[in-house]
Amino acid sequence: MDARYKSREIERRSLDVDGLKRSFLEWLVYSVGKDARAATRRDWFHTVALAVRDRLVDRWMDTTRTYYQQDAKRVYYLSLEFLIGRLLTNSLANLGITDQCRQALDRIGLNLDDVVEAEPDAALGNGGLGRLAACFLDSMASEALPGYGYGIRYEFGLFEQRFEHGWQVEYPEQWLQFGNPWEFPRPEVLYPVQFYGRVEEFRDSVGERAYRWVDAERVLAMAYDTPVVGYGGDTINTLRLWSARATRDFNFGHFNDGAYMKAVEQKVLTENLSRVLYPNDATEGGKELRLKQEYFFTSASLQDILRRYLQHHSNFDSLPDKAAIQLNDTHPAIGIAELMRLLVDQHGVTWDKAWDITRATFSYTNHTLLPEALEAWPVRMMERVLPRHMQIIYEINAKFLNRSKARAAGDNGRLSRLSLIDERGDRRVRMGNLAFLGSHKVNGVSALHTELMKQTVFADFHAEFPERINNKTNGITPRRWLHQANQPLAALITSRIGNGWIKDLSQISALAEKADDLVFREEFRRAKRKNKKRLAAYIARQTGVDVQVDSLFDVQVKRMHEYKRQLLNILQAIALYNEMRDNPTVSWVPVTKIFAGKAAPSYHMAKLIIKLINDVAKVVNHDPSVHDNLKIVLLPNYNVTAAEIIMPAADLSEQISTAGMEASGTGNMKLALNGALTIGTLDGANVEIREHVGDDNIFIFGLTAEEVNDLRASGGFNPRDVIASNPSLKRALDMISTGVFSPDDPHRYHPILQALTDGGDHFLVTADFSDYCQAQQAAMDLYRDQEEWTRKAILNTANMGWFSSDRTIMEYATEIWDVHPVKPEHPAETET
Ligand code: CRA
Repeated sequence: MDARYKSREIERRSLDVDGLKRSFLEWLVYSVGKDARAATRRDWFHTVALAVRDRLVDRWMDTTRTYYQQDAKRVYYLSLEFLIGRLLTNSLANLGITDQCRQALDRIGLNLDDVVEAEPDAALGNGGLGRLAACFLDSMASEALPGYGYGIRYEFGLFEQRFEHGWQVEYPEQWLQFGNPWEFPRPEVLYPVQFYGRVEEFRDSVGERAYRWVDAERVLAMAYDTPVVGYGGDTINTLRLWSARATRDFNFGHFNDGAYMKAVEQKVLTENLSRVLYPNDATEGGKELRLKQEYFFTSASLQDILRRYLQHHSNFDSLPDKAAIQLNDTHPAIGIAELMRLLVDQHGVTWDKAWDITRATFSYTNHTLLPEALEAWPVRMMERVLPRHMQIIYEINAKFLNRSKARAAGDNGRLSRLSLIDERGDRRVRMGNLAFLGSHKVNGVSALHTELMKQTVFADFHAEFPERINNKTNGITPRRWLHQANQPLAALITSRIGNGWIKDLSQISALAEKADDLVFREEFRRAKRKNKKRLAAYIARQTGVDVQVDSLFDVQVKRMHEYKRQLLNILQAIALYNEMRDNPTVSWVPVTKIFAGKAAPSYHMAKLIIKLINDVAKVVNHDPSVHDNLKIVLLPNYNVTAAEIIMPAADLSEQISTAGMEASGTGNMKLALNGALTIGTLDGANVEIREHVGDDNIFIFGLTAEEVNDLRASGGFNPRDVIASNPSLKRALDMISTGVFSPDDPHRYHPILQALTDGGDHFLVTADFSDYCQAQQAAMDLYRDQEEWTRKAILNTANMGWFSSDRTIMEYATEIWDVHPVKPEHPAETET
C-alpha cells in the first residue's frame, strides 16, 4: 500500500490532538478544497465535521455488522419528525474528544466555539414530539440498543421565525443549502412507493381471491443515513431519512413524446414530496400531500425492514421476534395497512397470519388528546390516493366489528365509536383507532395523560383490550441537556460526584445532600449566573434589550398555543407592571420575563398573542417608572440551539397549560434538570415532577384536570363574573382593549378579549388568573432569599434523575419491544 495512503488511514482514526490537527488541515484542502488563508468559518465547520465523522465510521460499521451477525432483534422508531439540532458538539462529547478537538483547533488559531456556530440547526420537527424522537435516538445508542430511526429528509425544516413590527413572519429554513457533512447518501438504497391507480381482483395459483394494485404512480424513496453516536462512542446506530426521487422510466416516456419540459416539471412535482415539513404542532391539516408524506416514508421504511429481515429468514413467522416497530403518534399508522398489504399481496401470507404478525410487531404512542390533532383522513381521499389500503382497512374493520358485536349488545353508540370509520358527516378513517387495533401495546407519555386516554379517546378500546394501554413517561437526554448545554453546572456536578451521572442520571440524586452545603450553593449560583450572563448577551444580540443578570429569569419557551397559555403569563406581566408603577417605593424583585416559541403559520390567534407579547414588551421595557425592575423579551426563532442557551439560564420554568391538555411536556424536564423551579399546573409530567422534586420545591397552582372537566361540563362558568371580581385582571384587560399597548390600532386585540369573555374562555385563563398571580408572588418572595432559592434549585436538579430518556427507553425496550442491549464487536481495535 502507498505509504502516504496508509498513514492517512491511521490518521483517520487518531483521537489525539496531533492526529486531529493533521486531519483538519488535510480535510480542508482535499475535501473542502480551500486554502487555510481563504477558509471561512463554514469551511472549517465542514472540515471538522468531516474529520470527526471519519472517527465514527469504523465503529458505526462494527455496530451494524454486530447486529447483522447476531441477527439481533431491532427496534424501528418511525417518526415524521426528528428535531435533531446541531450535531458537532454532540458528536465530540459522546466520542469524548471535545478537549482534544479544542486544542487541535487552537493550534491552527481557531476557536471551537466559533466553528460550532457555523453549523445549521437541523429542525426536522415542530416541538416536543420531534425532540423526543431525537432524545430517544441518543438514548438507544447510549444504552447499546439496536435501534433505527426512520423519517423524512425534508429539504426545508421548520420555518425560520422573524418578527417584523412585532408580527411573526416565516422564512424558509434552508438547512441543506451548504451541504450536510453528517449524512451519507445511499443512491443504491431505493424503494418504489406508489400512489393512486386502482385495485384489480384476480384468482391466485390455488384459485383463491387475490388483489393487485395497478395503474399507480410511482415515486422512489432514496435513503440518507446519519450515524447516531451513543455516549462513549461504542454503539453507533443509524438514522435513515428518505428523500423522494422521480423514477427514470417515468421521465423517459415523456422524453420519447418530445415533451421534455413536461417531463422535467413532473420530476420536480414528484420530488416535492419530501420538500417541506408541515409546520403544525399537534394539529392536522388534512392535506393530501401530508397523507402522501406519511405513506411515503412508512412504506419505504417497511420495505427496508422486511428486506433486512429476509437476509436471515425465509418466512415471516418470526418477524415479531426480530423487529419491533414503534409508531410515533398516528403519522406512520398507515404502516399497519401497508404491512398487511406487503405480507398478503406481495408475499402470499394468509390474512389471519399476517394480522397476528402485524399486531405483534407494531406498537403505538399517543401524544395528544386534542381533538383537532387526532388524524382522520377523508375516506374519499384515501380511496383515491391509497385504494388498496382503503380496502384493507375496511376488511380489518369488518372483522373487528363483527367480533365486537356480541360484547357491544345493547350499546348502539359503542360499535360506531369503535369503528375505524367515522360515519358522521364526510366519512373519515380514524387513524388512532387503526393504530390501536393494529398494535399489541399502546402508550401515553405521562401518568396523567395515560389515565385520560383510558377515560376519553380510547375508553371503548380500553374496555375491549384492558391490557393494551400502558404508560411511558417521557424523558430527556442528559447528554445534550446538561452535559453539553450546561458546562458550568456539569463540571460542578462532576467535581463532586464524578461523571457517572452522564450515563446513569439516577446518580445525580447524590447532589441532594449538598443542598445544605453553603459552599456548594455558592458554586451552584455561580454556574447559574454564568449561564444567565450568556443568555443576557444572547438576548441583547437578538432583541437589543438589556436585561439585569441578577433579575429573576422567568422562562416560557415552547410552541405558541392557546392551551399552553402564554396569554396567562403576559396578563400576569401586565398586572405586575401595574403594581410596580402604583408602588414605586417598594423594593421589587427584578423580573425578566423570557418568552420564545413559534406559532403555526395559519394559527391566527397564536400569532396575535405573539404580537401582544411584543407590544406589551415595547411599552414595559421603555417605561422608566418601573426602574428596570421588569423586562419582557420574546426571542425570535426558538429552536434546539436557542434552547441550549436558554434552559441552563432559567430560574423559573413556566408550565402553565390548562390542566388535562398538555400530554407530557419535556421542556419542563430540561428546565428543572438545569435547576429552574417550576411554576405549573397539575398537568402532563408536571404531576410526576412534583412527586420527584417534592411539593416544597415547586409552585403548583390552578384547577386540576378533573376540576377543568367538571367546570366545562357544568356549563356554568362565566368568565365575565371572574373578571368583574378581580380588579387587577380587569385593569389588565381594559388596558389591552383601550389600546394602551396598541395605540396605532386600539382594536387589534379584540379577538383575544372576545375569546376570554363571550367566547367562554375555553382555556380557563381567567379562572386560573388569581391563583397564578399568587404563585408568582410566592416565587418572587422566595427569590429574595437566595440561599433558600438555591437550596430548592439544587434539589430540583438532584431529583430529576428519573426523567432521563435512558430510563424511558429502557422501559420501552423491556415492556413493549423486548429488545436487548447488544455490545458491538470492534475487531479493528482488538487486532493490533
Ligand atoms: N405537541 C405533546 O403536546 C408532549 C410531546 C411528546 C406533544 C407534548 O405534551 O411532550 O408531544 N404532542 O410526547 C404531539 O405532538 C401530535 O401530538 C407535542 O409535542
